[in-house]
Amino acid sequence: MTEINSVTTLTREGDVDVITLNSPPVNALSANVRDGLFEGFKAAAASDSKAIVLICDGRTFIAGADISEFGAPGKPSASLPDVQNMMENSPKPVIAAIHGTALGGGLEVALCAHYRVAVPSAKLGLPEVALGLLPGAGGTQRLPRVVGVENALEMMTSGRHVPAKEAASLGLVDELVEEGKLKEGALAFARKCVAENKPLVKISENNTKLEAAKGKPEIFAEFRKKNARKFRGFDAPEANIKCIEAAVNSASFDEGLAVERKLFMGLMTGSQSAAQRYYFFAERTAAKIPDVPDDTPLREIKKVGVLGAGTMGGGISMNFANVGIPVVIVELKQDALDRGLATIRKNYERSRGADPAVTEKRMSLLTGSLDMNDFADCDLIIEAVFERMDIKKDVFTKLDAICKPGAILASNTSYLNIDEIASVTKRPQDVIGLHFFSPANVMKLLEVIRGEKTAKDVIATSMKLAKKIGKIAALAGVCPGFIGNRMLSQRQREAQKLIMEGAMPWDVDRVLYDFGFPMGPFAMSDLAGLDIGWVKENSKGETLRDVLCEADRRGQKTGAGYYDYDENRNAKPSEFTENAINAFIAKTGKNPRKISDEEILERCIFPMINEGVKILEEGKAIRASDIDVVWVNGYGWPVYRGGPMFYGDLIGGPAKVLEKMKEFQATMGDDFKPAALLEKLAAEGKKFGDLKG
Ligand code: TC6
Repeated sequence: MTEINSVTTLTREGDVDVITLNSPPVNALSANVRDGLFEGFKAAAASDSKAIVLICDGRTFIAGADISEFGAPGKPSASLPDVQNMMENSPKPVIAAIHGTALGGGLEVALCAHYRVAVPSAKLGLPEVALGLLPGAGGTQRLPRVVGVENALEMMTSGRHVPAKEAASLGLVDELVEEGKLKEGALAFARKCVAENKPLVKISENNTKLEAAKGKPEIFAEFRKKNARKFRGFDAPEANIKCIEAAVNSASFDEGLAVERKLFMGLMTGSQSAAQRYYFFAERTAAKIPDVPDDTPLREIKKVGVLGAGTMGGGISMNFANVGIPVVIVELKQDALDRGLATIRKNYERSRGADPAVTEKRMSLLTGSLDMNDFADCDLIIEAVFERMDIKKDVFTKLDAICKPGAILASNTSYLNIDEIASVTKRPQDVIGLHFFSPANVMKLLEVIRGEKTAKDVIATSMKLAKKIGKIAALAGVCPGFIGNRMLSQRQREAQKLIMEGAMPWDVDRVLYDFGFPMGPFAMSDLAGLDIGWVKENSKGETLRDVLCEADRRGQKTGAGYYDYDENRNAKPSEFTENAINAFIAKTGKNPRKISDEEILERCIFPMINEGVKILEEGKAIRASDIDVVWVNGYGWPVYRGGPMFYGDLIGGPAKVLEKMKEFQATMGDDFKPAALLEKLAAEGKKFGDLKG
């Protein structure tokens, strides 16, 4: 065995050279890895071997370029194209042996091998789009030459990790080899290449699959149209599409590469990719809690109890059934329980690609009950009952009496005080907040609320469990509304004030939609129902909501709310709402004023950022990026703007936000009072991103 460098070795297996990469955690293409590959292929090309296999140690094949190196000053090293040229022009067959994931630059390397073999569990893809990028190492030109234009469009704009079996059917993998026997399979394939004198396939030289799309611009036009909604606001999908167009229309491979390079650099230096790359690490950092070490022993969660079979309880239960954990769902009344279980079944049956056998398996893991005593053998119990402190306290008193020692008692409250809830139990160390977002089986975010006495192993177990059920967890401390709803209430307050000053609900919604949110606050209210928490008997027509609800404009479900809706639920600005708003304004004796889009945006967003600073000031979030994780995953903040704290830095940092807050405070009062920490950050010239809670 020859050690090429600290991450690469070259070994000889009969007449095959094997280059092995070992650069944990994911064999990303750092400068060291590129150097190792370059020198490894150079040595193998010069040896008297007959073929070369590239394989990786550890959990995966190359998972891509090293994202942490992007934007950092480059070390002198072999470039990726140097490595790729060396592979493609090798005088003997090069075989990439793939396990785990071959992603981004990793797949682009594999596409320069003459052949690819993979184990069935492997996944292949070009996920750069998720980082606001495109595959800038020839991937945009090679992939359509292998899988065809339409498949390449789908793969590159979705960033999907394609399972090896499907990849084989697309021609991306030449042979599937037995699971756990990758090296043996790759060596056998290499020897077959030699024995059968198989050609040294250079993908860059094969244009056959591009021919089908030549002179057919409608393929691209239709693809753009079909996905317009999905791609709205993002720069990267369009750049990926343009590269594939260039692959089809360019006179040569190199001409296509030049287009790819130019578009890649445009994305790489833009703010969207900076935001999306920041966000990639933000999500992974959120799982790290400074005083809860990674090796904290976990509590075993073999059975879960959920109290409440409503929309929330049902959605929460599905998460656990989906990963094979049995759930006991307890309701007060049989009909509510039956309805809840029937809704879960319907959700499964209606989900995309639903398989009846899988639905039955998951349903069989859900047991309904009317008796809280059935929680006795559960390891984690989550209550999703009505949001009232007296009700929560009653529930936790009962749980304390029923549940076994060591069971985790969780509340799904979205704003109540977890410490107060825990105080009614004799085991506050076992109590935690697990705030799921509706629909709980779909939404990615889990806000984990740490009480004053919550034990570290309860926190560690909750964070790990979140990952297991496919959620992104962020830790928050106890404060009203925690991270997400606390900041949201700032935006809601300003949205309501704005429409009482002269903006219409559709103006506010349009500005926030154009910013990148899936919908604005008023459209959202119409969707959720204006009558949540509204009691007809108590309504005195004192608020716009009272007036709308009294007129039976309770949202989309009644065909009208802030907006009017047609039979297809298309929203139209409503004269009724406009008149009602103007009547309210008239009562105040003021005149409506023209409010600019800029003011709408700044008044909705800046107080949120200020509140984020307060949350950090009070130590209720660990770091600024956790706040961004909450907003991107739970509230539809566009990922290409990173999150509110990243965005704050992007548009000028604390100094700019402070200046605006002061300006608003001078004319509109203390709703805009800057946080003390905001003043300090601005004075010290620091960024929001530097903040730790
Ligand atoms: C590209 O290739 C562009 C090419 C253009 C040519 C110039 N770089 O996600 P996990 C770290 S763009 C650096 O928790 P999993 C990650 O931060 C790239 N670091 O594990 C974490 O570190 P920590 C295209 C990376 O098993 C650790 O590895 N490729 C990279 O749940 C474990 O990660 C992608 O977009 C990286 N590329 O999932 C793939 N990847 O432990 C991005 C991971 O210190 N990666 N890390 O926190 C993934 O999708 C997933 O990491 C995974 C493994 C599926 C590979």
